Amino acid sequence: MASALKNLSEYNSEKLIDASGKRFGLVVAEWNKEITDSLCRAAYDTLIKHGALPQNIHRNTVPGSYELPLAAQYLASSNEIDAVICLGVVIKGETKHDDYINHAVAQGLMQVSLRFNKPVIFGVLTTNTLEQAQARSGGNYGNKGVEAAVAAIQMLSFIQ
Ligand code: DLZ
Repeated sequence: MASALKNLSEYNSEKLIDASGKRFGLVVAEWNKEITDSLCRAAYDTLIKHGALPQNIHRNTVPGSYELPLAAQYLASSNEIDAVICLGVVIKGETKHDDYINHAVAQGLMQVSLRFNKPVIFGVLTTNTLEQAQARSGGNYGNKGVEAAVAAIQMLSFIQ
């Protein structure tokens, strides 16, 4: 396993691998759909920009972020998928739902990643307000979808 990893000192995050031979699963939560659609478009475009082929990008939707880990597990367990990118938006409200969802999703995605030895990317915005989520999904603070796609390619670059 260790020998399969590139020496980290050789690793340069500016130089992403050509992703043309890689297969990606995108999982997109439908809560706050306007925002998750924007994350998804940005992730998709970023994968394409780095060489991924449209037919190798498989988009799936789930009802809410809480469902991301199970869908990620379906995809990560498949020999047809090299990396999974999970996208969602959890906005703080009057109750503690955001805490429960965020922790469950973060832990669930990490477990799937380690179990299947594949990148499973946490592309979930965990904000206090809708405005903060908008700013991070194509507004003043960039787009988390881009970051998530880049993270997937970076991880594949030293696993390959
Ligand atoms: C129930 C719920 C709430 C209150 N808020 C969000 C949210 O901000 N973002 C999100 O992605 N999902 C939310 N959900 C839905 C849960 O993730 C989940 O889909 C349901 O609890 C069903 O398991």
